[in-house]
Amino acid sequence: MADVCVDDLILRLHDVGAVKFGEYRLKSGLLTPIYIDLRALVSHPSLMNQVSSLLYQRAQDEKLKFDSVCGVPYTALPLATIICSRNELPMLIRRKEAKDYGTKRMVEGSFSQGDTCLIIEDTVTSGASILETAHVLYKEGLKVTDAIVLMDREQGAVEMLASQGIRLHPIISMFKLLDRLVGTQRIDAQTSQNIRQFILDNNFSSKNRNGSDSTVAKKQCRGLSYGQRAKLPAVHPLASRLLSIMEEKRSNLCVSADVTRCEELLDLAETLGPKICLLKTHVDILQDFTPSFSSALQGAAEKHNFLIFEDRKFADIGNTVKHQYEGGVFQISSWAHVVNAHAVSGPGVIRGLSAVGKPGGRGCLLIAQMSSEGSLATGEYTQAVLKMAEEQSDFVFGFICGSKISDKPQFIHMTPGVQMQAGGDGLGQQYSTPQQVLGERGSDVIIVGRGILGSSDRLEAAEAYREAGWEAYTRSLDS
Ligand code: S5P
Repeated sequence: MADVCVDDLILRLHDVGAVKFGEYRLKSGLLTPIYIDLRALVSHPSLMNQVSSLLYQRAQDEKLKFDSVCGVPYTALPLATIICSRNELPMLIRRKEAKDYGTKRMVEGSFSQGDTCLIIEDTVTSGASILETAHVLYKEGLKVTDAIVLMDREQGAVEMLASQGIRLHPIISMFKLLDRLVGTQRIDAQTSQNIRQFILDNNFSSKNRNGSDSTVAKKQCRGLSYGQRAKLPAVHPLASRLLSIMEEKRSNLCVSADVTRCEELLDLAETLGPKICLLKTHVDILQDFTPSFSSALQGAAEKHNFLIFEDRKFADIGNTVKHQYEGGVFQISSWAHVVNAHAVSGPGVIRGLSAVGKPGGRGCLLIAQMSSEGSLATGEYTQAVLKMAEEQSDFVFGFICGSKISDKPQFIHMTPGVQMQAGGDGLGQQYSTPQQVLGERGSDVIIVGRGILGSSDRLEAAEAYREAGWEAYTRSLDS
């Protein structure tokens, strides 16, 4: 009976345009031959009822025991509401917005410590958004043992969630959907075959994550959360630390602290510290630098759990950059976790920096693209930078770039030239929005300077960028 219902449901979903074939560019930039969009369901009440019944039926068939139900925001929220309303079950709402994070409740509804909550989701790729909701529930003292999902794209979510102690129960799997649509001549066998290959080639399951030639390491990092990427075997220890900070603080914001006095910079570190994952400096624009400043900055980084990135843009031969990094007035290697370099002088620049920084666990970003108008860092140059990074990935862990340039999830992409409104500054700087950078171009970190520094309330502005950045990231995860 359930199978008949599922067969019927697949056709109805196709009828209402919730399953689309062709070439769709996901927000991350990846091209997919199939796009599942269940947001349209809300316009079809009888479908909403059918889906909700199937989800609840599955919970009963599996004899699941739970005290409450929580839908992953937003698409699964109305489904959870129907299930709870019809069956008189208590529901919990997970807040997605992190406004006043830390003070406001992240979960609405009443519950007792140790209660078990069943998660409902509309569609899964890697399972990252279910895991994220589970973590919010865990923080409130709830347990999560099972999740029910309408559509599983069969890209590794079952295995990934199982490794985290959550059983995932899919109603429709991708391969079943394809079989049904081929069987009813809605798509041809070749289309189905192409999609199968795409799915097999883009599997994020943990069973593929062992060893240096793991499938996932060769694939797009879309679908893996920052926290999952932090645990990948090939990830640089500093990148792992940064990704963990990003996950924990729910922040992909790097503030560019381009001020000219130490006191103002330390004040920024203290005030904005809780909102950021990285603080970027241009130490050579400080008028009153002293070694005690760098100690104080390290103290703030420790206290607020962020990394320090000196935007020195080294560009000389290996031997010279060694001195510039370690010595001189600034002794950058003694306090900056991260530095960056232009690759224009060839791989020797990385070898020179690595000789100084690697023993202390430091890391480097290569400048692969620039935000400024007329930049020469494009095309073949960018590709050559990527190759250089891959060859010295024991020190280089990411890029300064305008969009994602590497599919390797161990590399972190950071993008400057970000403001809430696209535009420019009259001196060649070009701005994009957090959504364009993280959602559409697949970058990982937004670097924001004047968008925050120019505001009369810098803390409020930083929180707005943090929130916009986090929102864009979470939306792109399962798209
Ligand atoms: O291509 C680049 C690379 C960098 S690191 N474009 C940039 O703007 N940057 C830096 O990011 C720049 O040096 C400045 O410190 C920051 C951007 O500042 P904003 O005030 O324009 O946001």
